Amino acid sequence: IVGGRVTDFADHPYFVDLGSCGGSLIWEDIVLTAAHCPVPSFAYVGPEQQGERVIAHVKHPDRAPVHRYDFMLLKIDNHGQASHGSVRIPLNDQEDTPSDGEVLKVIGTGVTAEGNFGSDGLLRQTYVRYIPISECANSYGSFIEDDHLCAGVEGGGRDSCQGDSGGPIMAGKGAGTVQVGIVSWGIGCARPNYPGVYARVSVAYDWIQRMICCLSESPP
Ligand code: 4AZ
Repeated sequence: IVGGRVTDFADHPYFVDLGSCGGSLIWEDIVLTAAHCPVPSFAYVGPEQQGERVIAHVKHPDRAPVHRYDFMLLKIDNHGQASHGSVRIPLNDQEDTPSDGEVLKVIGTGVTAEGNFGSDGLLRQTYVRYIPISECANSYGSFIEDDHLCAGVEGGGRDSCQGDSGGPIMAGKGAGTVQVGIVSWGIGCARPNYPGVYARVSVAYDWIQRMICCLSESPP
């Protein structure tokens, strides 16, 4: 995260650290992350970063290199018990949200400046604004499609960056928090006129619900 501040894992109890990527807990034993991330052996879940073995993964059927449908689900073996203190994050299913200019929060344990190597492992957060597809195409042209979601700030300075991939970007506050995207790609980090690009969760909502049904040990 560039241009943010350190925050507590306990304030984001749905965050999952996958080592080189982030993720979010969307069901008791299911983690949502980016398909471009390596499949990890372990997921560190919840405020105590409890290590759980990853026992299955599935990528979105429309996944295509480099940037399309960047969705992957991981099944973790939590021995039938929710990881201590962990909480699931609800996913956005509304095609017409976020709205133009809406403030979103992105979190992750990635680097704090473009070009940096490695990070200190602390969780950081920053606030950015939703940028509609039509406007984002001014930056990225035809690379932007309906499975993408752009967010940034005027003049740059705040963004997700390397190592934040797979982690969540959220709308709303407190009990109204919903995940609207997954950190996916962008040109550099926090550059003016190059917002971060996220996988748009609402386009994969139905697929995710179907997969939870067949992957989870405790389906809906
Ligand atoms: C990356 O390399 C990466 N500024 C993640 C997010 C962004 C750029 C690059 C968005 O994982």
